[in-house]
Amino acid sequence: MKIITAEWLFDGEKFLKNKAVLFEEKILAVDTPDTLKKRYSNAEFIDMGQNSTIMPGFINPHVHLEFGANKTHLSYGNFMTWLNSVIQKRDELIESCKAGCYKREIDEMLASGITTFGAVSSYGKELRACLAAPQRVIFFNEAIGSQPAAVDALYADFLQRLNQSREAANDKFIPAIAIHSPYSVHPILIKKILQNIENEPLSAHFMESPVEKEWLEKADGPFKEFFENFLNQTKPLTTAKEFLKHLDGYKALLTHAVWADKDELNLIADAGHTIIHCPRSNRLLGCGRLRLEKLNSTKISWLLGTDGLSSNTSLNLWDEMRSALMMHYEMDLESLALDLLKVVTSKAANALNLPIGEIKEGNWADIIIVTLPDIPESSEQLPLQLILHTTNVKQLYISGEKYA
Ligand code: MCF
Ligand code: FE
Repeated sequence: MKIITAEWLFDGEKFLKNKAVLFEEKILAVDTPDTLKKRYSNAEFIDMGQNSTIMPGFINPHVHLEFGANKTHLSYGNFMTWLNSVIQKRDELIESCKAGCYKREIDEMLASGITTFGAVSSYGKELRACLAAPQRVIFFNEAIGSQPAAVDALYADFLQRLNQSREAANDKFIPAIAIHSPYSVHPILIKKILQNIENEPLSAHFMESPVEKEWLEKADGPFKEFFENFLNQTKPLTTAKEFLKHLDGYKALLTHAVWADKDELNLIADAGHTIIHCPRSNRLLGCGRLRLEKLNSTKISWLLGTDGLSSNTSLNLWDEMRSALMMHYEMDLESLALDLLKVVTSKAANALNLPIGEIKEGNWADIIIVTLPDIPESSEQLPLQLILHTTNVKQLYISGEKYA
């Protein structure tokens, strides 16, 4: 049994002073350090001291580990250019990202305070690395393929990967499903997959780029040439709205949604889906900026993800939050900073329906401690200053076990 205290505690909602956490595998109590010390005199007492903040471990709900070898292979600035570079370099990149490469990505996330991540997997190659990871992992088995003749084979392959991950399920490894996108998965394949869901998390890339919108709405634009050349396909498989209809009844995580229009946002809100915002990926792939300020006037909740190293320079959510602060320049700085910290903790846990993300009794003891060189005078500035000045954590616990 351990008691940990610091100058500040962020419980997933608000910043509190003079608090300590009693924990084993789970959080047993949150109270003043004096009360806990008196009541549990046998517990190990850890005082992280001034300038430190105890927080729930971060949740990165969207990452692709298989492209971890990418540095300069892929081209940025325009979605089509990026996609063509992925097609050209995909095999080489996937081939060169083996166990050591996955471990580097997992370790980078761990050092930065990510205690849970959602890994989108195309082939299941990173399954073993994810099972060995200290973090909680939501393993999104991805289905992709638009050709009707291939549906049965694609489904069989998907099912085999899904079942393999189902067999490995435990408290820290959660099998899940990813439908790549409305433009890349045949509706029959989508239907077959959705019939198979057993209450598992579901995610999809959705309305990421202007070219996706043009193709789905007008059967035109650069995707037209792409689909004709590569897949002999002349029309989109579905509209964005039809795609959302398929997902009715499931609470899905929709990644990007930069180009979703008002009607689609209404459908997303009514269905209770959550949007995963990946600001650096969107910028690098020429997808523009998600209008967070507009999203905040709907009832849609949004999370923050790094996406993979195929469209980012790090898998660090502090880096991602810093970029979000700079990118959403119209929003109030202090309140956006606090929102971002909620989004990577309590809001992500809520969307994934996991007992983490809040420092409260009964939750898994997934806890991080971060330290600033000095503490700002006003506590209103604390979330902002934490985001501006943190890259890695001082200490980290997952299910009460210390990993950093
Ligand atoms: O989120 C980004 C951009 N949008 C779509 N897909 C991916 C992203 N990063 C990696 N991908 C993967 C996707 O999972 O790229 C592959 C798929 O397996 C090829 S299709 C773009
Ligand atoms: Fe992605």
